[in-house]
Amino acid sequence: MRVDIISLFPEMFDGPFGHSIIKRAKDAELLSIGITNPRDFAFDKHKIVDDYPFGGGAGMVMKPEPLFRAVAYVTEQKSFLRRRIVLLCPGGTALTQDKVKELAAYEQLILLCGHYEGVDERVRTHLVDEVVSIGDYVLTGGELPAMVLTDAVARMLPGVLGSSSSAPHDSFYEGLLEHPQYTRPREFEGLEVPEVLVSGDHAKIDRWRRKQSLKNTLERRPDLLAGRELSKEDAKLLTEIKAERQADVSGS
Ligand code: 4G3
Repeated sequence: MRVDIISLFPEMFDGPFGHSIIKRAKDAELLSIGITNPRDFAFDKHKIVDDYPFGGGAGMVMKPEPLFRAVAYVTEQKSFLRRRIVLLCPGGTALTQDKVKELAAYEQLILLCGHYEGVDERVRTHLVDEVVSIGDYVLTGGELPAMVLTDAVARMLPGVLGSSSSAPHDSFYEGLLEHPQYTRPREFEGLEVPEVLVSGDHAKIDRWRRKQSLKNTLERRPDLLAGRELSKEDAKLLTEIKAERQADVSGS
């Protein structure tokens, strides 16, 4: 996959993309990332990329021409059949794991990082395929959201994660939160690892983990369970969880 990021602050990406799994994916040529500065496509002598909003008001708006030209540049470099142009903006559709999977299917992603008070509406209507938000909060720019999106997409690409930490085991892959994990030592300052995990009984361990996933989800993200069809086994585990909860509040 090719990811092209259009950003006024290219240096911001050096850290996150130069380490760990993203770096490995690039070294293995599973992923290539290019950063293009729209300022290089501002053809006036002052390299202006923003301007006052028509109609007045506070703040600046990103001008359309440098963004259109920067996108033309990264699309002309190579002709990808399946490409998606995404603007990172607080008003976009939520970046969920399903959205990540969808975006991971493209050959080229072009990520536009907005700044100032936003971008000229013609970018949204005539350049961008979709607007994505990483959450309901406002940041100083679309750079961190572009990094988040790139990281989430990269780890879905075949071969990027080792088989021991594959995406199918993710929380959210199945729409549930994760079960607890433990490693050595078996006892830490009097805190013991649950007996079942050292029992060697793998059917029992799987059942315990599934139950813990359901319990965590019920307690912390009940919305994830609300619209969900339960298998017979999950329904049974949930009944147990609710019974244990009831037992807890009544003090037995
Ligand atoms: C306003 C994305 C601000 C308009 C961008 C871009 C948060 C997110 C910005 C605009 C951002 C997010 C830049 N802040 N929640 N700031 O994904 O087009």
